[in-house]
Amino acid sequence: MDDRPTTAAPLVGILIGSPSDSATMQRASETLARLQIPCETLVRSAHRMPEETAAYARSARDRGLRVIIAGAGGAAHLAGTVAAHTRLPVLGEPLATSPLGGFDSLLATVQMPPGVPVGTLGVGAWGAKNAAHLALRILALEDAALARRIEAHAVARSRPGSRRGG
Ligand code: RP5
Repeated sequence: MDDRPTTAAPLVGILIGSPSDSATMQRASETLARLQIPCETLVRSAHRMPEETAAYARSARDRGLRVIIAGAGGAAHLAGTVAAHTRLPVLGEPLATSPLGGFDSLLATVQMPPGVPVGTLGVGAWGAKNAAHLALRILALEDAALARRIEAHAVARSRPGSRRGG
């Protein structure tokens, strides 16, 4: 995983706990790209890179980011740690990377204390795609052109014979 911003002006920051998370979380960046929303994907870890993770979250709004997606597996504290350091919407993506199969990641991500929300998605690739779709809908609240692209995408997906799967 290239630990650098992938565009000059990303609106969505995708954090992954490890390079080993990149294949699954690529589903999120692909979904955003399909709807023409710039994002960046970086490795940050609540446990292995706590200072860098906090610094990323604290500077995110000033850098122009509007939503952060955090994908991690196992004792998945990445999304919660990010949410502790920013008031931007944070979407947590539990990944099925440990021997416990993702239920551990789900529980580690989902039950945040009141006032420090993490919008938690489903485990694995489905959730990664839906994290992106939810980020798109958040951004579309203030972006009419994006709202139209989302609608067109949904209509195209609903046609008989279209490739489903988000
Ligand atoms: C988590 O531990 C990461 O998000 C990853 O899902 C898992 C394994 O990481 P590696 O040991 O492969 O770096 O922190």
